[in-house]
Amino acid sequence: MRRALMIIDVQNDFCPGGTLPVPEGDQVVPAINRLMDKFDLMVATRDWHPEQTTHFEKWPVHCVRNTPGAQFHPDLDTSRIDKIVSKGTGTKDDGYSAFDTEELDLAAWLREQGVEALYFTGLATEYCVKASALDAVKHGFKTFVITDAIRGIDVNPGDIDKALEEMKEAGVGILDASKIY
Ligand code: VGL
Ligand code: ZN
Repeated sequence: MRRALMIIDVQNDFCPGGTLPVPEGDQVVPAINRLMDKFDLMVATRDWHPEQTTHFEKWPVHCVRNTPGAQFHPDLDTSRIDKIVSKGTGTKDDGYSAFDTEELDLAAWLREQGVEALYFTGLATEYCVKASALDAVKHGFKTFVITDAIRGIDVNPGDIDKALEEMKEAGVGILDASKIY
């Protein structure tokens, strides 16, 4: 069975110093780089917003396409990424889920690669990671999140724990990197 490492939105604006920083967001980077040795296929998503979008009525301006804030964290080993998926590209489009993209049918593409299991890492736990993992289950993939390679915003304290609980109830396996061989 082939498995893919899913790297969600490890971009400068979601890291300390960015415009929508996830606390300790940059700490997922070394964990993700180490995990790359264990996977057949690496898929990275990027939040890739236009300058004006209804999404910015809910959030500070972040990850505007082709700006430094939208670049991947400089320490992420992008040389090993097989596929980059841009999302949130429309003017009325939140694009929280990796599967919510016009570029390609991601679920179909993954199946064509022979992938049956998806392991999610990245930012932010209770938004794009959760939305992507829940969609992955709906698309029929065996789905996991790797707890030490994700970080959340916790806008309201408890949001992260709630999100993990919600994912678990939907059938997502919650594990840490030491359990991945
Ligand atoms: C995200 C809020 C707004 C995320 C993206 O990547 O989790 N969160 N846009
Ligand atoms: Zn966004």
